[in-house]
Amino acid sequence: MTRDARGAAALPSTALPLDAAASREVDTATFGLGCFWGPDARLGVRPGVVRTRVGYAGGSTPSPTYRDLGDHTEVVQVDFDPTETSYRDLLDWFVRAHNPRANSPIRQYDNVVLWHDVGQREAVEDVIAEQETRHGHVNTRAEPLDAFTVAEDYHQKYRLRSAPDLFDALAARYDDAAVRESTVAARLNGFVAGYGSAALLADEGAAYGLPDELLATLRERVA
Ligand code: MHO
Repeated sequence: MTRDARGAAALPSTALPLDAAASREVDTATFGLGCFWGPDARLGVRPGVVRTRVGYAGGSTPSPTYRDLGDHTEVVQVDFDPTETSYRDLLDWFVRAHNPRANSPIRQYDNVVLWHDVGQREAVEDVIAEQETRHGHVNTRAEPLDAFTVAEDYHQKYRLRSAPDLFDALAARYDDAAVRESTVAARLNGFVAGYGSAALLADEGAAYGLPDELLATLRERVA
């Protein structure tokens, strides 16, 4: 387990209840699955996922940006609580979330898993070997994570940004880095995109710190 520097540190001391309670003892995983907006939303409501952020990785050109990506790929990075989910669970999700035989026409949207340590490397190699046995050959890239460059703020929790009521409720108390690293924002981003269950919302919703009316609207949306 690692204590993450980027995540919890970005939240203010007046954080929303779920963010204040979110685990600081997390592991981190990094996946590329095409345009990063989608997997950011899907992972944000997965059990055990504490924080998400999107960025660029997997290449060697310096200082990638959305407009000047160089040889990097769009990726989503998640901090997860290893007492609630495992890296292997996330890898199984990753494999189900794409076609391992597919070949992206551009490197920006490659399917790639970037391992953070030797333990993750072994799990990745097992999963890729299983997929090769099944499919003969896979095009999913599997590499060590070298550097991760966090993407521009407007790409973080992208779907949530299209729901101004909810987004503004967060932006009123959080700066851009805190929105990016917020568990509440990760959940709302998933719900707005149509992922996440009514059960998850029933379980956690009171800890999102939303005004009653907004929470009620969200419940209707998710039901
Ligand atoms: N087709 C999407 C891709 C965005 S993604 C961050 C668009 O609207 O540009 O690559």
